[in-house]
Amino acid sequence: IETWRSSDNKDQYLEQSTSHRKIIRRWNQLSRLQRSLVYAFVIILVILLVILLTSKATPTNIKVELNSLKNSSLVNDHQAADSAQTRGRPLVGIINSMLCLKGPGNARQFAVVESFKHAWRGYKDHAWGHDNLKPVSGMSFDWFSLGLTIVDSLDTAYIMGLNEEFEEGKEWIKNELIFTKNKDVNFFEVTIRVLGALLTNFHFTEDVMFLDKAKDLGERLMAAFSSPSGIPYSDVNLGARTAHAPEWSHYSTTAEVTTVQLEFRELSRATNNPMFEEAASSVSEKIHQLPKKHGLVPIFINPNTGHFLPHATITLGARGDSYYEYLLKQWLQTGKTINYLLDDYVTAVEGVREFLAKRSSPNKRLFIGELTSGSESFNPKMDHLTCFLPGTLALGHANGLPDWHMTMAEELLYTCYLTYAAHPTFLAPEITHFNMASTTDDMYTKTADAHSLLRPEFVESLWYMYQITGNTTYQDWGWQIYQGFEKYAKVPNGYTSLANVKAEKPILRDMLESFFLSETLKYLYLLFSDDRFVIDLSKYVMNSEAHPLPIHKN
Ligand code: DMJ
Repeated sequence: IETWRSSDNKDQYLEQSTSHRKIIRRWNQLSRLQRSLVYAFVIILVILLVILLTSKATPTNIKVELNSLKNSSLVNDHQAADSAQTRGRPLVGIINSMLCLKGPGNARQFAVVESFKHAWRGYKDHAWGHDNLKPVSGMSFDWFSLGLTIVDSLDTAYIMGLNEEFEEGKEWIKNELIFTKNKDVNFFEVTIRVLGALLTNFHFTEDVMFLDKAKDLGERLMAAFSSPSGIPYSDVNLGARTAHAPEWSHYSTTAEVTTVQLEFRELSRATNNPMFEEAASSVSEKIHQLPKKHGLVPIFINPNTGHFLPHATITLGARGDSYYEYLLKQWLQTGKTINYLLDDYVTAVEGVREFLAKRSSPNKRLFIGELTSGSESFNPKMDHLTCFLPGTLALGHANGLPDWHMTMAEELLYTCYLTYAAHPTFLAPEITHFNMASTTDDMYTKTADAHSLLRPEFVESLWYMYQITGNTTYQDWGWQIYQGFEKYAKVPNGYTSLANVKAEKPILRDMLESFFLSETLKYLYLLFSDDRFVIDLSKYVMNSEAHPLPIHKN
C-alpha cells in the first residue's frame, strides 16, 4: 500500500510488469528447436557450475577453509591461497594465522618437492610402517618400531603442500601408531622426532588425533625422569613405562637430556597439564646450577648423582651440540622471559670463542674444535653436526645478541661450505680435521670419517642466514649441495647415505635416515622460497629435528 502511494513507484511497477509480459510473449513466439537450444544451454551452464564448485571443494580444501574461517584475520591469506590455486600450484592451505603455505613457487622448490616425493614413494613401496627404508636393497630397518620415517617427515609433506602424502601418513598414524610395545627406545630421539612431529602436526592442523597420540607418548616418556636426580635416563621402555641407563654406561648424554625441553613444554601448553614442562624444565635448572668451563659442558652426565662426568670431552659436535641450541631456543620459546637460559647461552658462546674457535693454516679458516676427554687438550676436528651453530648464532643475533656472534656465524658458515666444496661429490664428510701449521691444505678428511648421512645442519644454517639477512648467496650454496644429493645419493628407491664423499663413485650405505626428509629437504625447500618468512622465526622455534613449534608469551 505504501508503495502505491508514490506515483514514481507505481510507474516503475507498471514498466516492470510490461517488460515481463514482453519476455513471455517472445518466449511463446520461439520455435520448438529454438526453445530446446535455450534449455540445452541452461543445462550445460548448470553442469559446468556444479563441476567448478565440486573441484574447488576437495576434502583438504574444505578442511582448510573451515579452519581458516575460525580466524577472521585470514582474509588476505585466503586471497593468497586463491591466487596460488589459480597458478596451478598444490595447495595445502592456511590452518592458522601464523602460517601461509602456498606450495612450491619456483623451479628449485619444485625440484625439492620431487625429491621428497621420490623418497616417500620408495619408502612407501618397500618399508611402509617401518622406521627406515634401506633404499639400495629395497629392505626396511627398525630402530624403535614407530614408523619413524612417516611420523618424522609428515610436517615436511604438509609444508610442501603434498596433500596425498600427508593424508596417507596421517591415516597410518591414526590407525597404526601405538606406543604399547615392550621395547626400549632412546628417550631423546623419540622426543625430538616423534613427540616433536606429533605436536607440530597438531599445531598445523588442529586435529586432536595428533595431540592424543602426543599425550599418550609423552606420558610414557615421563618414565625417563624417574632417576634419583631427575636427570633423564637415556632409554625408555614405552610399553612397560620403565627407564634405565644404556647397557654400556651409567651415564646419560648431556645433549640428549637438554634437548627435550621444547617438546615437553609444548606438550604441557597444548594439554594444559604442567607435569611435562615441570619435569623437563627442572633438568635445565639443575644443569644451570652445575659448574662449567665458561659455559661449556662435558658430554656425559650421571642420572644417579646429577653431576657431569669429570673431564669428559667438550664439543659442539656429537653429544654436546643441542645443549647450546636449546638454551637459546627455550629462551625464545618462552617469550624471552627465562633469563638464566639466555645467560647460560651467552656465557657458552663466549666459552666457544675462548676455548674452541680456532683458525686453520694457511688460509685462517674459522672452525670449532674440541677439548678431548681426560687431558682437555685441543683437538682440531669438527663434526658436521657443529654446522648447526652458524644458524643458532644468527638467530641469537637477530634477537639482540652482540654483532660478533653474527660475524662468527658468517665465517663458520663459510668453513662449513668449504667442507662440502672440498670434495668431488660436493658433499661433506661426517668429520673434518683442520691443519693449524700447514702451508698447503687447511682441512682434510680421514677415510674413517668420510661417510655422509645426508645430514641437515649446514642447510639448516643456510636457511637461518637467508631468512635473517635476505642474502641469496645462501640459496645458491644450498642449490650446489642439493645437486650433490641428486647426483650421488639418489637411487631408484630414494636417497641413501654414502660411505665416502671423497670418491667420485661413492660406496652406498643403504640407509635413508628419517632426518633427510624431516630436516634436510625441509630446510632446502624453505631456503629456496622467494618468501623468506614461510616459517617465520619471530613466531616459531624449530626443534632439533626441524619441527616448528609456536613461540609463547612466557
Ligand atoms: C637429527 O636427528 C637432529 O638434528 C639431532 O639434533 C642431531 N642429529 C640429527 C641430524 O643430523
